[in-house]
Amino acid sequence: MQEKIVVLGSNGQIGTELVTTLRKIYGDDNVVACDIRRPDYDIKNSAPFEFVNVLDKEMVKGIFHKYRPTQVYLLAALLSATGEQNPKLAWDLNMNGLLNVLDLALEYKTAKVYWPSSIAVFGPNSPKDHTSQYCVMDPNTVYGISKLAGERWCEYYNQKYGLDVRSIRYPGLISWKAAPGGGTTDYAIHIFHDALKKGSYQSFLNAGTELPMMYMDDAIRGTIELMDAPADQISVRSSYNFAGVSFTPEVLAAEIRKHIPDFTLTYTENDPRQQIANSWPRSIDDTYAAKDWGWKPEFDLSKLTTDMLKNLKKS
Ligand code: AKB
Repeated sequence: MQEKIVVLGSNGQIGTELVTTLRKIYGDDNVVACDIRRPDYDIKNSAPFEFVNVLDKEMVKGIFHKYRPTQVYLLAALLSATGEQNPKLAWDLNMNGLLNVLDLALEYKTAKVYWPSSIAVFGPNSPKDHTSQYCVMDPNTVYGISKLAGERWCEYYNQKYGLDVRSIRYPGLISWKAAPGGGTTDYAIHIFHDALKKGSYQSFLNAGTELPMMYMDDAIRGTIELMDAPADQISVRSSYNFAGVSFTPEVLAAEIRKHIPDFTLTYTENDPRQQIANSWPRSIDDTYAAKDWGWKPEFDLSKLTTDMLKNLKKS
């Protein structure tokens, strides 16, 4: 079957790289990039791009009607740190954007839908180490609350209406191509930029704050592997735990020092993102992803650090 793929929220940190990879696989014209913001390339001479506000259901319906997608990726969201600055908008965007897409996917018989969840679904009473797929979940950010509710809706649409919706709980994603979008894990990207520009970085998370992270190449590969897996192998219809590598700011700084020996790391005091980080797991158990669709990360801390620095130096 000829795939036609719509990516909503295509200009963000994940969308930028996902669209490029999907276009390599399926061809430029079969992947429609959609965002509320103008991209930084010339849209007249580019592969398909559409301005779309995911909260405007009629506008999203227009896209389903025009392209009749076989797959839809919904990436538009407010992340953990920006979500706390505007909780009502975060809830509205993260929840109603999802419900609009789930309803339209049913109406237009879209074969597969992808929606990202996050480690933010876990909370202060979730186990901290090797946090399992099924455990106590008491998120205390609006982002985490909306992601947990969204996961329940995904499973509901799958079980009640047979919609093939798939999802992954992303850890902090580390990438050099596009800027991160206002998350608690963003320090792990800023640190690389500042290490190269200034030789120093002031971290908004404290020493000892260990969080689950992943290199973007792994995240994109894993996402497409999940979407390509046979439907009967997908046993989790809420969202899959997904692990890469866990580290603290000082461990990351020590790795950067192997390339930039004089690099120094200091810490900001009382940043509100510290509270968010404290409520999240230190590491994730992704047994279900490994068992169901063969997930295995390729980038450890050393490999991702080398690749980040090499690419940022060139860009
Ligand atoms: C954030 O920090 O909000 C995101 C996430 C872990 O979902 N990067």
